[in-house]
Amino acid sequence: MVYGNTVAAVSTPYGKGGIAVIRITGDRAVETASRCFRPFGPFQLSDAPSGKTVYGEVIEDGNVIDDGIAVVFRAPRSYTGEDTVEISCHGGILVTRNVLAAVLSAGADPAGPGEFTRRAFVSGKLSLTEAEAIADIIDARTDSMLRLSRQNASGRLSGRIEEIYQGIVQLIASVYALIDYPEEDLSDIPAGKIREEIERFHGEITGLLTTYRAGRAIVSGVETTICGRTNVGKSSVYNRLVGTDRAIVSDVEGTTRDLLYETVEFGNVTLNLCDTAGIRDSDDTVEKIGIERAAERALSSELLLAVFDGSDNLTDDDELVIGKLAGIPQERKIALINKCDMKPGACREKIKKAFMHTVEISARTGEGFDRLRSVIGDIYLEGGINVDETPIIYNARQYAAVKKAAESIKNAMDALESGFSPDVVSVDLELALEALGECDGRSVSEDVVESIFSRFCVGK
Ligand SMILES: Nc1nc2c(ncn2[C@@H]2O[C@H](COP(=O)(O)OP(=O)(O)OP(=O)(O)O)[C@@H](O)[C@H]2O)c(=O)[nH]1
Ligand SMILES: [Mg+2]
Repeated sequence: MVYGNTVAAVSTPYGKGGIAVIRITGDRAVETASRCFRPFGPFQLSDAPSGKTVYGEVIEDGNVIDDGIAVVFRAPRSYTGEDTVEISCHGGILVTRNVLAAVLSAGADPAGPGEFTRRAFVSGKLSLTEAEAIADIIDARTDSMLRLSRQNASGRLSGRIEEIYQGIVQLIASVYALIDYPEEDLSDIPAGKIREEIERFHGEITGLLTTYRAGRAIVSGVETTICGRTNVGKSSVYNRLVGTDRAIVSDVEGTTRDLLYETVEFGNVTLNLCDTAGIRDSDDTVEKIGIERAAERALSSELLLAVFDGSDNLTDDDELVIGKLAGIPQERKIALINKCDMKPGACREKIKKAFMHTVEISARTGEGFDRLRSVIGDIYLEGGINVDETPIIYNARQYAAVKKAAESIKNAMDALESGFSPDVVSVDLELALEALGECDGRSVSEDVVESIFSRFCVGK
């Protein structure tokens, strides 16, 4: 893609709306817009100050297509960092298409997916981490996702990574000073302190890495399966978490057969929930398939909510469920002792032995769900990571880059430990720097940039 040419696209969603916005960006944005937009007032677009709205009409071949408002944003004070004009017109499908056609015939090329944001990245307005966060703002399905992506879009994570990056730059300079002038203490960091500093950066980077679990739980969601024998109230728990009567609930054993999926926000964590068929020894062909699928899904998911009927005694089918889940680490399963609105049966002792996390709930009254929320929060948000204040990694690409940096720093630490010369240490530190540079796009390949911006829609 060649930058510098002037491109345009509709930046609002396709469809009927109050208004639509056509965005034009590039060196000749103002000139192009002036050819197809005739102001009613005294201001020509070419003289309009940045941010001033100009009322006028869109024309093509002398015909008026629509009236609307144009705003000129002059470089670098625009979204893309280039000269940009935004024309707001009436939000009809046809009228919007015609306004775009007028802009294209006035000399703009059609913009590709994410091209405006990509230009912002190329002109240094945004780091790659911030650009990715903008795509996440658009994709956000829950309030927590939105809060997190907004923070990263405004540079919280990039800022933190930049601090560490600059710290390592200084460290490398000191190591080089040590190599070049071993007799003199010319560096900012004294020779005796270098090891300490490397350890400090290692601690900071690993600290950042640990936020990934929380970040992923918020943004991608935790694959969660509700399992248990028939009639314990799995679908009732599912419905309460989803907030609607999504699954059929009945006192007939074996009601649910297919897997049902919903994504819900529970506390700050996103759960990709799956309701499953009750596990029991069944002769019914269809139910058997459902049970197989339930077991498969349960074993492959990240979090299991194993439901038991707290008003009943433990049955053979419950024991079967406990047996199937025995190999799953305690951090990945929670026993929900349901129907606590009823007189308790004798099942708790064995359940508490088999599960580290148990929560008494009633899917009927909603009791115990606050406690469940805090148990899940403790597991995935490290007991209360502050989503609003902590820089959090939630994206696999950024995680991989920071992890690579942590490994290189660890190698530098080990090299120092085994008595290698400072130049060996500096090579590892350089590698750490390069890995961190991948996060914000400083040292990233064109292919990676391409794949990131292909996530965006045309017009963003
Ligand atoms: N009292 C009481 N009854 C409940 C509670 N949760 C579920 N039930 C009842 O238990 C019965 C079974 O509920 P479901 O949610 O269909 O149970 P399930 O585990 O999905 O059952 P299958 O799909 O057949 O495996 C229904 O009659 C529910 O109304 C609860 O918390 N308290
Ligand atoms: Mg069910």
